[in-house]
Amino acid sequence: MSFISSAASTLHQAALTRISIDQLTLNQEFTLEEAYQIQHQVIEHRLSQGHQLIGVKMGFTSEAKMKQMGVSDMIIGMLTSDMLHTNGGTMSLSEFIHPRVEPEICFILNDDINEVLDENEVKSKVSGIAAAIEIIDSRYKNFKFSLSDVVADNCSSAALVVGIISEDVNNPLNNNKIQLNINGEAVETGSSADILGNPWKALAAATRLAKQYNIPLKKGMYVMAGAATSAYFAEIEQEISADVEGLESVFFRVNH
Ligand code: OOG
Ligand code: MG
Repeated sequence: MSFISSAASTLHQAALTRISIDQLTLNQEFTLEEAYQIQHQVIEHRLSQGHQLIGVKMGFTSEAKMKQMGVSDMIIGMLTSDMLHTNGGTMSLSEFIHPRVEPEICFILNDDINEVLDENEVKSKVSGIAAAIEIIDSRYKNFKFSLSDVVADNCSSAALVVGIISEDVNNPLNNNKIQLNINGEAVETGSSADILGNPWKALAAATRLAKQYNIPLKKGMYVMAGAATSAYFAEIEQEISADVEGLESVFFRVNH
């Protein structure tokens, strides 16, 4: 088996068994291109289990996230149907290794996108905007990774909860307060401006990275713009919610 295939099946198994693994780059260096090839194969494993591709997520689009994780470049990962959880529902901690939660903004595409678009051009490709919570769960021990490691691990993608979708697609999202709450108390606060200056730019960046790495952007898909704040560990019995000014709040509960 090639390094790419064996890395992909190791990462897929780690996600299934919820047993974390050593960073791949501890044993072998690999390029970002190879990391995206591994990510594609990780997704192939999920699709072969009957799940569908439902969107993409951007990572490290804010200063806070880059600092927290010690990396300095944007990344893109893929979201599958099994990752989508209901707004207001519950999630079991046992589904994960060491989940962290992040407040995000999610765009819904009204068309397939095959070209690279700028922040103004992307606006005509969106049918809705929602507040969302992303649950990331690195398959690596202690959430420690290099950029290639995290890309291979599908950018730590594990789950997402999308709030009620607003059809006001002219929302400039200039400087909307974003807050992550645990049991009603704010634990992280930021602004939509913390996402590359404006989350529409994250959507534009998604069109560029999707094209570069052969990731489909289809009508109806979600595009997560990346966290505005640091991520926060989820624990049992917590109610976790995210507020984005001008959008409906989104929440879920964590149980055993
Ligand atoms: C990688 C995922 C980054 C974001 O919103 O910046 C990400 C990680 O931090 O484990 O989802
Ligand atoms: Mg995220």
